[in-house]
Amino acid sequence: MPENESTTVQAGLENLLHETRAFPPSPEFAAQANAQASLYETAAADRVEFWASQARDLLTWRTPFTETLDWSGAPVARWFADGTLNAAHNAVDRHVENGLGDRVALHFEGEGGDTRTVTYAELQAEVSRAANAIAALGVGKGDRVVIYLPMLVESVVAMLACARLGAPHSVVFGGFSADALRSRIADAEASLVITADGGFRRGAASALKPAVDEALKGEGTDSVGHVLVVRRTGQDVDWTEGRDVWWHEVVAAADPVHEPEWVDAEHPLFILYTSGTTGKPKGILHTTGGYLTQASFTHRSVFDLKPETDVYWCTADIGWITGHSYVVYGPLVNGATQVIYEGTPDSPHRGRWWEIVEKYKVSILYTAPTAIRTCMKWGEDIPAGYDLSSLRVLGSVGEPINPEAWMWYRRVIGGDKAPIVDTWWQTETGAMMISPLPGVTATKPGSAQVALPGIAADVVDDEAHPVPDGGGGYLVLSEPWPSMLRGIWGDLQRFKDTYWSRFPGIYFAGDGAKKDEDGDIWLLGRVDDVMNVSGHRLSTTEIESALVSHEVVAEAAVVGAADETTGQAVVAFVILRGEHAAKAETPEGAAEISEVLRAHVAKEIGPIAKPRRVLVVPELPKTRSGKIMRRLLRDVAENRTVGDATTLADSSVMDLISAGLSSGT
Ligand code: 6R9
Repeated sequence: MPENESTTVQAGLENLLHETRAFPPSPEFAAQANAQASLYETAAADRVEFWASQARDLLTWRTPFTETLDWSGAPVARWFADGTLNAAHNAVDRHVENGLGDRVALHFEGEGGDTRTVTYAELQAEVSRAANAIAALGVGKGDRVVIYLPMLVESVVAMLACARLGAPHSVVFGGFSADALRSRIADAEASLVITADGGFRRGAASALKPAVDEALKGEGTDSVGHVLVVRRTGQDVDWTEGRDVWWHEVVAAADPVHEPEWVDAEHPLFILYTSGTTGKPKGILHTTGGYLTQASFTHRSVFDLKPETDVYWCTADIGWITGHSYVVYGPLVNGATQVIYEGTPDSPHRGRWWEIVEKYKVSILYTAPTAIRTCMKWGEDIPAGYDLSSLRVLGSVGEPINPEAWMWYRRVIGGDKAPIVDTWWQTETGAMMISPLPGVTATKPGSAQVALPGIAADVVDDEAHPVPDGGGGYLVLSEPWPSMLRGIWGDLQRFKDTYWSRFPGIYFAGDGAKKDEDGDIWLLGRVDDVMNVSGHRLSTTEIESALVSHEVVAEAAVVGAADETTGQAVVAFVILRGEHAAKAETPEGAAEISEVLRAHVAKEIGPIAKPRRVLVVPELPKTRSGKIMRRLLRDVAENRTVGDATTLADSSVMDLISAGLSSGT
C-alpha cells in the first residue's frame, strides 16, 4: 500500500456515532518505529516487571531500586521506593556525561523573533548556576518554590534547578491572577517565588511582577522569603529591598558546578494546582522515579522519538501538566532537541506556528484540538504557505478531538501521512494513559483508542461492571501506574473522596467514554458535560462533532440547559467559518442557519439530539488552557446573569456573546 493510502470505510459522516474510518500505519513507518506490538504482550505478561524494566532502561539511578510497586498504602502508591536518583541529573547531566553535551536541548523562539539556542552542556551549566543561586537564597531539600513565568529558557532552567535541589516546584500559569497566585503560594507554603518583569504577548510587554507584589501582600504568604526576578521585557518594576533579587545578577555570578541532591524515588518532584468541581484548586502531588519513568517511556514510544534526528515541539505552556511532562521532563530525560515558543499562534501573523515548523524542521508536533480548530477557522491557505514536510508524527491532547478536526490536522498539517496520536491523560495521571502507538495502531479519527502498555483502563457502568463493546459509561483506571498522583497536597481525604470513592478501589477519572465494536475507547468529555435529555444520555462532544461536520461551522460548544419537560435541552453555540459568517449577520440569516444546523444534527445523531436552539456567536469562552467554559454558556442558555468569568483567557468574550445575542444575531 502506498504510504498515504488509508482505509476509508465511510468518509461521509463526521460524528462519533458513525465514525468508522481507520488509518493503518504505513509499512515504512512501522518498520522504523520505536514501539512494536509485542510491547503490549510483554506488559500484559507482567505489568509491574514491565515498568521496572522501563525504569532501569530509561533512567539513571544513583542507587538501583530493588522493590518495584508497594500498593499496601493504597490509594497512595510507592514505586521504585528504595532507589535514589535526581530528576535534573537525568534530564541534563547524564547526557553531557554520555558525550552529548553539544546536542541542542532548546531552540527558544521569542514572540518578537529573538532566538536562543541552548545545548545540553549549556543547560547543565545554567541549571547548576541557578541551583547554587537558589540554594544561596535559603532554599533546600523539601522546600516549595512557586514559579510564575512566561515561556522562557529560564522557566525550564528554574524547574530543573528546583529538581536538582530536591525542592518541589509549583508552577502557576503566568495568565493567572494575583489572587489565584496568592492562594497557591499559601497552600504550598512556598519559601521562594520565581517570576519575571513580564513577557511578550500579542506584540506587547505584559507585566507579571505586579501580580506577585500584590499576591504577597495577601494572607498566608509569610513563608515567602525571596522573589527571584528574570528580566525579560525591561519594563519598570517595584522593588522590595531585601526580598527581591534579580536572576541575571545572582545566577550569572553563581558557580556552574553543582552536586545534585540525590533523592528517594518517592521524593516530591512537584505540586501542580488544577481546578476541581469545587472552587478550591487541588494541589496535585507528583514524585520522582515513577513520574520520570512514565513521562519518558510515553514520550519515546507515543511520539516515536529519535533523539538524534527529531526536532520536537509541544505548544503547551509550562504552567500546565502537558508543559511539565512533555516540554520539560519527558523530552529532556530522553535527550530530545525541542522548540519552545514564547508567544501566541497569531503573533505577528496567523502563519507563525507553521513558520516555526518550517524554520526548525519540526518533525513531531504536539498540540490541542482547540488550536487545530482555530487554525481551521483561519483557513488552510495559511499553513499551505509553509513547508511542513518535516512533520512525521502529530499529537493531540486536552479534550476530545472531533473527527473533522482530526481529518483536517492529518490532511493539511500532516500531509495525509503523519500518524496522529490522540493522547488521553490528566494532571492527576502525570503522563499519557490512553493513546494509539504510531507504527502499531490503525488510528481512528476522534478516538484515543487503547490503554498504553502497562496501563489498565476500562469503561464501566454505574455498578463498576465493565461495559461490553459498543457500550458507554465511565472511564476508570483499575491498576496503579508509575506516574499516578500521590495525593492532593495537604488533603489526603479529598484525594480519597475525589478519585477513589465513586468506585471503591479503582480510580475514577471523571470522564465519560464508550467502547466501539473493536473495544477501542472513545472519550466523551467530562461526565459533568454529559447531558440527559428525556432520559437519554447525550454527550456534548458527540453533538459538537456533528455540528462541526457541517461545512458552515468552524467551532461549536454545546450545553444542557435546564428544561421542565425534558430535564435538559440541548443548546448549541457555533462559530461559522469565515466565508459563511456574513450570512448570519441579519436575524433572518441567523435563523436560517440555525434551522439548517438543527436539522443536520437530527440527521447525524437522531432527533433526540436536535438542539433546541443554535446560537451563532463570534467567539467561545475558553480558559487559558483552551477548555470551553460551558458553565458560562449555560448561564446564557438559561437566561441568567453570567457568572464568574475571571478565569477566561479573554474576559471580554462573554460581553461579545451577550451583545451579539441581544442585538438579534
Ligand atoms: C493532559 C490534560 C484532563 C482532562 C481529562 C479529559 C480531557 C485530556 C484528552 C481529553 C479526550 C483526550 N482530556 N486529553 N479528553 N481526549 N485526548 O489535558 O490534563 O488539564 O488535567 O485535563 O482533559 O476530560 O479528564 P488536564
